[in-house]
Amino acid sequence: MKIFHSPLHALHDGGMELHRGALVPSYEKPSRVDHILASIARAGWAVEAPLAYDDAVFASVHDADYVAFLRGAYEEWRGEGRDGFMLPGAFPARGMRRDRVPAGLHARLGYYAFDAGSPIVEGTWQAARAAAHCALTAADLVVAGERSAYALCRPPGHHAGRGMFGGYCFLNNAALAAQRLRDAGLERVAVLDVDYHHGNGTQDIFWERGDVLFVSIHGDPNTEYPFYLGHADERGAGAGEGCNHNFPLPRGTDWAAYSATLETALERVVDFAPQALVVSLGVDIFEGDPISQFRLVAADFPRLGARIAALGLPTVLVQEGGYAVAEIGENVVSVLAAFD
Ligand code: 6XA
Ligand code: ZN
Repeated sequence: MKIFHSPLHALHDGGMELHRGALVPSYEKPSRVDHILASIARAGWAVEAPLAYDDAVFASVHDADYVAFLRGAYEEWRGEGRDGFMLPGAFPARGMRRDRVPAGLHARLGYYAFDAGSPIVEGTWQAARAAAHCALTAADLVVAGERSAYALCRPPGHHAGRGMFGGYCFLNNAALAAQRLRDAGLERVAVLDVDYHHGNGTQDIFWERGDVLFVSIHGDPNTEYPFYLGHADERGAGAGEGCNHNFPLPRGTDWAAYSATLETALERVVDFAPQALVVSLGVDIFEGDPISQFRLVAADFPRLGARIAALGLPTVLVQEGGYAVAEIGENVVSVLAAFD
């Protein structure tokens, strides 16, 4: 198993988030990676540094003004004499203007964000950039003929849209990997998102694309984050119509119900006949996850890995969520082992 990781992830630390109405230390913290690395070491796998890429590569799935904002946001914050973490407090909701980018820093912070749960600190851009490089490197390896590769991305990416951040995500690592595979000449690429939370950013990016399939199994957005996207009737538009498949499931879903839906989701992937697969691998579907409500147990993760690996597709696995820190490593490695 080829694994890519950058220690720069640790620069994204120290933020608080507004989580379901309470300001708490971010659940998305560096120790998640430490536990995954420890389990990877126990499995006997080597970890490699990602390749370097020019920032221009981000324009393949993100708006240029958004990337420029992320790159410079903290320096601007400092320029205003501030320190600590940045969180937006106001958003352009219904009836307000989204057609012009506001001038002031705090106005732009809310303009580009969709929640107050994704703190930006001094090292956020460097960490997000390094995570994206991991995903791109994993994609490049698969293009070069590797059967599978895993990008240990932190911060995660699947909530980040073309021009917005949220849900701990800034650059959409999975979307960058999928686009990289397309740019290398693969004609059809599928993204399978098994994180507990709907990958609204990935859906947003490929919504009108007929060449990238998006299939997601997740908690019902009526009660689960990100709330405002992820319903079954969202099917894509234009050339992408029929290339988006959402499978929202109720709180309390266990492997019996999950695996039945997984079979249907995998059928959609097979029907699309992709030349490669990107997996948004969130292990917050685990029963012990502190912010999620499915009931998969540790023994279910090898099953999940086996089912996805059985597709026999060249596969890029990209780390998304998972906050049961003590168990995150074992659960991730259980999925990866099926590809080894
Ligand atoms: C709100 C919960 C954010 C969920 C992030 C996640 N603070 N996404 O795990 O997959
Ligand atoms: Zn998640």
